Amino acid sequence: MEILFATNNAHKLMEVQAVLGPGFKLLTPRDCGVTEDIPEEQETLEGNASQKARYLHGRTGMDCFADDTGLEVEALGGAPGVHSARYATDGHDFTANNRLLLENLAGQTNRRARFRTVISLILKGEEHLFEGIVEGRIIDSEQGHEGFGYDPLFIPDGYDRTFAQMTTGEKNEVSHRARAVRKLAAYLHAIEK
Ligand code: ITT
Repeated sequence: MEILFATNNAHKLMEVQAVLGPGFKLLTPRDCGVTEDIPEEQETLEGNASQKARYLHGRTGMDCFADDTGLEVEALGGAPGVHSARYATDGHDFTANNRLLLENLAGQTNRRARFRTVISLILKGEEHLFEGIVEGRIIDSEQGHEGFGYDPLFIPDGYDRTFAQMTTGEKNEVSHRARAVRKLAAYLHAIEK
């Protein structure tokens, strides 16, 4: 099955393709002639996932899905949350975001955090939402070079390594995104029958 994934993030694309397996061929916005930034201006993950997927559906007329993800830190009242990409600066500066997160947690003993992903699927013009959550904690210095974003600072519950110290396969065993994508895949398989 071919399906369009509304992302410009190559890491996300790789993770999602690994979860879906060879039965699905993911197309990118660029594959479909969409080269402009896809807007994400809402104040919730649900709103942004929906905006990205609806925008791409509007541009191409194709079935598609988008994921929006946030890191929700308990001691920071759920921040950076929906503002995870632009926490420290206007751009996607992972180094600056991680530095600011550590500054804001300096001296804080409560390190509980979770990643939450919301996927919006637009299929035959109708929207379906899927959620995936992984609970864990923020450590006090970056560890590992795999993955992206806040991965070097996040250890999922039940593990002693950060996501950035895991292979894509290991991250996908428990990650927020993989959990949401498995729900999406199950839905797509069910309606295919
Ligand atoms: P697209 O909108 O093009 O899909 P993005 O990088 O902007 O890509 P999101 O808005 O969903 O993706 O994610 C917001 C930020 O959250 C992202 O820039 C990362 O800093 C962080 N993030 C998302 N998923 C993550 C993951 O699996 N591990 C670590 N950080 C992640």
